[in-house]
Amino acid sequence: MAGLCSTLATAHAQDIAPYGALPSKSQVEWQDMEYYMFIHLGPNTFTDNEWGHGDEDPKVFNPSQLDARQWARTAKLAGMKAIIITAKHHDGFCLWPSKYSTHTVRESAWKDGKGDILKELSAACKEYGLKFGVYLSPWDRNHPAYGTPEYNQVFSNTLNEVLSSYGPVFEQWFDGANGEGPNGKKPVYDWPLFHSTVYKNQPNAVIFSDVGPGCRWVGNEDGIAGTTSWSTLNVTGFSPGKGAPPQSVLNEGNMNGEKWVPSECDVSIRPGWFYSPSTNDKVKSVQQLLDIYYGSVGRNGNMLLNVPVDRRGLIYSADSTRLMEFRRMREESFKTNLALKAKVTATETRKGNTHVNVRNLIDGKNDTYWATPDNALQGTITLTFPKAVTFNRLVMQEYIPLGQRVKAFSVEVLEKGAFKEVTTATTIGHKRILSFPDVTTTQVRVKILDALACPVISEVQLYKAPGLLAVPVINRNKNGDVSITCSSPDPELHYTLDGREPTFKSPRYTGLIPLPKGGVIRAKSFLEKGKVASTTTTVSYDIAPAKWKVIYTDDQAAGADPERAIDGNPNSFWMTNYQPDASKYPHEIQIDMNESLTLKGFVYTPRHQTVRSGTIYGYEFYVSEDGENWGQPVAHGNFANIANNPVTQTIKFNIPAKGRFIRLVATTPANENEHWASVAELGVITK
Ligand code: FUL
Ligand code: CA
Repeated sequence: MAGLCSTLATAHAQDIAPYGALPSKSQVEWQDMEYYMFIHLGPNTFTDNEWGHGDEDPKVFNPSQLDARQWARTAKLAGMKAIIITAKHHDGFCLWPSKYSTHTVRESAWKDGKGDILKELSAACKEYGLKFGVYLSPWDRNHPAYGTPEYNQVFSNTLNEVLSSYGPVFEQWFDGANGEGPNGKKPVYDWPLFHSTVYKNQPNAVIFSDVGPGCRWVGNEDGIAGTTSWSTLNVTGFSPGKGAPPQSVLNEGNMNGEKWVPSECDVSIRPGWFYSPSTNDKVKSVQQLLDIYYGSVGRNGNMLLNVPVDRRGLIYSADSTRLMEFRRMREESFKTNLALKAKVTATETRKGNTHVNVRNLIDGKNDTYWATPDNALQGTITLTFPKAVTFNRLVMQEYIPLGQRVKAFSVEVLEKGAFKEVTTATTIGHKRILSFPDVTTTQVRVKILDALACPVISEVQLYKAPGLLAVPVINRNKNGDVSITCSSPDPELHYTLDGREPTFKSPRYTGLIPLPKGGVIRAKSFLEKGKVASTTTTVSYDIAPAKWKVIYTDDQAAGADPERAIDGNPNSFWMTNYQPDASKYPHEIQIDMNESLTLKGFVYTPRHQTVRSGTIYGYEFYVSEDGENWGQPVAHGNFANIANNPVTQTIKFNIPAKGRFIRLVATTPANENEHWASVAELGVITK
C-alpha cells in the first residue's frame, strides 16, 4: 500500500501544475483560428458615414446584388476561419427583420423588405466551413427606448433573438461605445444581463469587448498588439467603453493578470470600417497586411480583418485580389519549416513525465510539448543542422492550456565558432513570430531567459520568407511638387497621371513632378526589367497650399508652428497649449488661401504618426471672402470614429461655398482629458 501511494505521489509530482489564469476550451480553440473576417455593412455603406445617426431613411439600404456566398467563398480562399458581421451598428439598423425594431432590412428597399442577411450569411458560412459571429452595438441612435431604463431589456431581447435564430455563434462582438440616443440620454448598460443572454443561447461563444470576458480589444484599430503581449488581464473595477483600462494596458495585457482575456486585433483593409467608393484605391498593400499579421498573429493575438461589403452587396475586386495576394505571401513565407531538418536537444528537460519530449518541439503540433522541471525558469533549446541553413523567421508557441509563462527569450546562431545573438523578445503565448535579416548557420540556440513558472513550449519553427518589393511612397510638398520613394534597394519607379494602372512602360520617375493644381498619381515599383512589380500606390491631390498663410490661431503652443498645418507634411503639426482646463475649448485656426475658391468640402488629418494628441472630435468649418465676416458655419458635426481610428477625415459640404479664407473651429476634443487641439494637415476640396 505504501509503495502504491508513493508511485502515485511521484507521478503527481511530475505533472505540470497549471500556472495563473487559464483559457477555457473555447478560448484555446478561438486562439487557434488566428485570422478571420469582419464585415461592416449597413446604411453607412450607402451614405458614406462611419457612424450613422439613426435617422437615415431605411430605404437607402439596397445592396441589390448581395451574395453572402461570395463573401464566404472569398474568406475561405483568403485562408480565414470565420466571418463576424455588424448585425447592428450604432445607427440601430438591423441586418435581420428584428421584431424589436422598426429600423431593419424589413423597412429597407432590399428584396422589397423580405430579406434577412444573417440568415443568408450563417447558411453561407456553414456551406464553406466557416464559423459565424455577430457584432451588436448596445449604442443605438435609432431605438426610441435607448436612454430609458427599459432599453437594457430591449437590447437583451434583441440579442436573444439573434443568438437563438441562426445556429452556432462562435463570437459575440460588443462595442463599448456608449453615446447619446434620440432623447439625448446615455444609459448605463447592464453587462451581466447581456452576458447571461449570450451564454444562455451560445454557451461556447467567446465574448469580445474592451475587457472580455472572452477576448479583449487590443487598444487600437491598427491591428497591432504590443511586443509584450500577455493573454491575461486585470478586469476588476473595469468595464467596456469609458471604464476600460488604458489603451496601453489593453495593448500589452497584464503579466499575472486575473483573467485569461487574449487580444483580438481588429483593423480594416481600407481607411474606414464601411465601404466608400472614395477608398477603392486605398486598399491596404500586401506589405501593410503582412506587417499587421506579424503585429497580431505574430504577437499572440488574433487578426480580425474588416473587408467592407460594397453598395452592390459584394466584396469589391480590389479587396479580394489583395486578400489572395496576401494569402500567397503568407504561404510562401511559411512553406518549409527548416527546423524539421534539425536534431533538437535541450538543457533542463523535465524528467518522468511521458508528455514531455524535446522532439515535440518540431512535430508541427501545438498540443504536444517540451518542458523544464518546476524549479527551472530557464532552459536552452538547440537545433543542430547537418548542413548550413538560411532563415529569417522564428515561430515559437507555448502550450497555453497550462497558462502563459515565458517572460524573456533570445535567439543565437553559431557563426565562425561562436554564438551570436540574433534577436531577443519577451512574451510568446499562443504564437510569437520574430523577423530578422537572413542568417546562415548550422546551429541555432533558443534560450528561455525568464518565466513565471517552468516553461512549456509546444513548437519551435524556422523559415526563410521571401523578400517583398516595397510599395512606392508618394508625398507632395507645400509647393505642390510630388516625390516618389521606395524603401527597397534600386527599384525602377513608374507612374501615371491619367488614372490608369502604371506599367513598366509608363513614365519613369526621375525627379519631382509638379502637381500644384492637384490630380491623381499612381505609382508602382519594378525590379528585373519589370518582371517583379509591387502593389500600386494611388494618391489623389486637390490644390496645394503653396500660397496659403495662417492668419490666426488661439492659444498657440510654442514649437508647434501653425504653418505646419499647411506644409503638405502629415508628420508635422500645429497644436494649442496643453491645458488641463476644459474651459479652454474651443480652439481655432484661420487660413488665407490667397485666392477666392469655390469649395466643396474640407479635409482634416489629425496628428497620428507617432503620438496621438489633441485630436479634434466636434468641428465647425467657416468660409469667408474677407477673413472677418465668417457668418454661419458651412459644415459642422463630429469626426465620427476618430478617437479610435485617427485617419484623414473628408467632409463634404451640402452646398459649395466660395471664399478666400477658411476657419476650422474645434468644438470638442476626441479624448475627454485633452483640452487642446492639433492639426497635422488641413486641406480643401475644389474638385
Ligand atoms: C468601433 C466602432 O465605433 C466603429 O464604428 C467600428 O465598428 C469598430 C470596429 O469599432 O468601436
Ligand atoms: Ca503638417
